Amino acid sequence: MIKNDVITVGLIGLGQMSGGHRKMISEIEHFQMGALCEVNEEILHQIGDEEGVSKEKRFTDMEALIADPDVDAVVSVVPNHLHARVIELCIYYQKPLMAEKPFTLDFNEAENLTALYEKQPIPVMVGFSYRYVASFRYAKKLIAENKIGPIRHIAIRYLQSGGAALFEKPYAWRFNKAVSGTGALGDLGAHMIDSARLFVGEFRAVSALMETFITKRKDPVSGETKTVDVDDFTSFQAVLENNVIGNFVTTRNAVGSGNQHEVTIYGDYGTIHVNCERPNEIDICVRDEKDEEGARPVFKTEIVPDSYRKQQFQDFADLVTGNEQPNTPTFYDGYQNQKVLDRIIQSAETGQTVKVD
Ligand code: SOE
Repeated sequence: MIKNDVITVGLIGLGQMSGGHRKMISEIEHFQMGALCEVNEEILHQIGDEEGVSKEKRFTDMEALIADPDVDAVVSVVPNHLHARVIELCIYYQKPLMAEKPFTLDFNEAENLTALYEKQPIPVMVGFSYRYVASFRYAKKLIAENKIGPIRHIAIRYLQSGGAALFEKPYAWRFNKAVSGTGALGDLGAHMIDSARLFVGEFRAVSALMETFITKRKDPVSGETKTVDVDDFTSFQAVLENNVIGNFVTTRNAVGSGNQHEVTIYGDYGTIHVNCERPNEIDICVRDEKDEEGARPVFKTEIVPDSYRKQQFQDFADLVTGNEQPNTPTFYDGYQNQKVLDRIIQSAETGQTVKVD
């Protein structure tokens, strides 16, 4: 457990996603950016200058950053095939870690890491960021208060448009199975699985369908046309804890969608709907005392109280200082998530329903 007033953070991976993480780290009072790691040296020095990180704390080798005694906690935003290596090194050097999702490239890696982690646990938070959308947090509280009664069904969609043929998106690591593991499934579906686990509980069985719509893309570096070997679209149905039924759709090819992660939770006495694109609103349909006798309840949109806003790195700061908050996504959540991803792939490959034990 870290007791310092100032926690020195080392950030690994300065690609596209790192901007948001840098901003969030800078917003946490006790965090100070103290080291950076990136294989592209031009980017490393540009961001190093922007962050005011000294030259000797700018690394191209992730192990050097993780081993650095001045680094108290690590934040990792690397491509998926490197996730397991970062976690392994953080366990070895006993450094708290905030790791991006999906947890690992595949379930085999997650199992190997679990054996290491159980021998020498460290604080690990996994970047299931939608747990920090105010409306999701409020929905969780309403469900815990039994506002909609026992849950029967959860419907989740996570739609983006960037991969659609219309936009002619070039080949990139996210289309390469060896680097990303899966496509829409691991990138967006991992968030859907996490939301279902947050609102309902564990998965028991899945039945899935995966498809690649655009099978060739042009590599901007080599100019060659490359084959895409990951999914553009995945849908699955599931049975979760307490026999709750779930249905799920994710695609990166939904023209017209921005970043549309939306969840509808159906209970015996009402329904709750949240959409991350409207983070401060919740749609809720329950019987109201003010409703006329016998009237059917209708959806009303409520503004989420301010107290439900929370920045995810605040929970990371609490985790590393030994003050873990409820619903912080930890190592176990990453592992379970990866297991469900694995069973979905198995189901799509075999055409069978697969149990999640
Ligand atoms: C890119 O598709 C991406 O940034 C994901 O990697 C995130 O996890 C998701 O929240 C938004 O989209």
